[in-house]
Amino acid sequence: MNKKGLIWVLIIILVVVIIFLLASSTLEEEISDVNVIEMSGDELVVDLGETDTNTKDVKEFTLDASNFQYSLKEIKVNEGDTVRIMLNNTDGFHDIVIDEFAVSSGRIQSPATTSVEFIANKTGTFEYYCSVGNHRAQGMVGQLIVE
Ligand SMILES: [Cu+2]
Repeated sequence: MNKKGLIWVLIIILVVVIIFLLASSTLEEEISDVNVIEMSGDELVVDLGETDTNTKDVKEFTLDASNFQYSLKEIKVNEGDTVRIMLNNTDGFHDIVIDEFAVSSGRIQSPATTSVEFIANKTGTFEYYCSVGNHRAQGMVGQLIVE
């Protein structure tokens, strides 16, 4: 092989090595995006990095309201959750109020639907209720449990 040919071979090898290095560094970046890889029993649990940025966890509930009850007696969420309650009024004149979270849907006449959304930023057990007339005393109450 002459000298010129040898230089070309070296250049080609260099280019191949550079491409290989670029490819492997890209691969490393992709791998570093995966934060947690753990074995739990027979299951491989992989937590992809992108789920970390998705902190807004919306918990949605449909609460049917009628004379004089709510379809759900209990709503359970985790602290920090965004809670959305769809109030589906099937019979009568109702609303939903949660004093501790300054939630008030406004009163609606059936058939109608409205919704409230808030962040459950404190733990505890809180009462949600209908503020119309004596509906609360008649049983239009439920418990919001924030854990
Ligand atoms: Cu009511």
